[in-house]
Amino acid sequence: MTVETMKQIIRPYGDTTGDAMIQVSFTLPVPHGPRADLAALQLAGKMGLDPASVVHSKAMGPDFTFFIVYGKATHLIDYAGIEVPEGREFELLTPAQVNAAVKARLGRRLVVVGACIGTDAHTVGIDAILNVKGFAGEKGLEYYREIEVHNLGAQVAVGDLVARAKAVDADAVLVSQVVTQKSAHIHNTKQMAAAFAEAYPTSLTGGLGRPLLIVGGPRFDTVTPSDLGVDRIFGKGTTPGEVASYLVHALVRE
Ligand code: B12
Repeated sequence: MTVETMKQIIRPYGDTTGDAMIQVSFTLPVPHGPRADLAALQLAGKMGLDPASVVHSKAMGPDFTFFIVYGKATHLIDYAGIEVPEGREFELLTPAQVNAAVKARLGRRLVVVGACIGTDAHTVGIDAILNVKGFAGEKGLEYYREIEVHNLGAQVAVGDLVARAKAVDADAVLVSQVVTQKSAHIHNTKQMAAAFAEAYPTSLTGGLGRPLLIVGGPRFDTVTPSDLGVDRIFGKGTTPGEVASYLVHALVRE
């Protein structure tokens, strides 16, 4: 088979298979009107939509306009050529297996501290992981007998997080960041990682030397842990069991 025939070219599906029609929405910082619609069409063209139509435009106050544009995508995707990153690097364990591993190999409870940092008040995500009621049918880390959880809640200052992690001798720090405006989630996470590096100077000389740093939230898919200075990122749909299994993988040695 030639390389050409091994390709699997796909186009979006709008009304009929392969018609390449897609819909996008965006806001431009201009007043609503015919000129604004033409600006939206020009942007759509530069995005590779040809032909394109403004199917909806609405003033968002006097100086902004919201658009929905429907158009034909001119770009193609070779589906066969896509490389899918490998799945999780650790084995999924049951709560009983997690408890047994911590008890047998660590010989004490594993201590985690969790918080939403910065001005972020979206606690539902971190609570889904930590609170006993859990998420998606799985109990949260508070349910695990061998895990000691300190959930500090919302809008925790980085300095307070570091102080609490030190006070309870945390094995892992779990931080949630949901608001992404002006890349707040990136800045706050980097600031948090830097504060831990400073507070645990041995971490700069090799080895972990500080608590395991885990960050989670729905919009971290554009960055890697090393970009942020953390050990692991968890995204949309994470369940408590995955986090508990990762803690064993990363902290509880055979
Ligand atoms: C509920 C909610 C609120 C509630 C929060 C209540 C609370 N106690 O949490 C309230 C009403 C307070 C609120 C306020 C605001 N909100 Co709000 N909110 C939402 C909403 C509707 C749902 C978020 C949620 O609970 N998701 C469910 C949880 C389970 O999902 P999750 O957070 O992604 O968590 C999962 C994973 O990401 C992961 N995870 C998350 N954290 C962590 C941490 C670790 C350690 C790990 C391992 C995993 C992990 O595991 C979780 C389970 O799978 C979203 C829109 C949406 N549909 O997502 C907007 C949204 C997040 N809010 C938004 C905004 C703008 C705001 C406000 C600024 C609005 C305003 N102008 O006042 C304020 C900000 C307040 C603040 N200071 O932070 C925007 C954010 C936009 C952006 N790009 O940043 C969103 C996306 C809505 C939107 N489309 O505009 N909000």
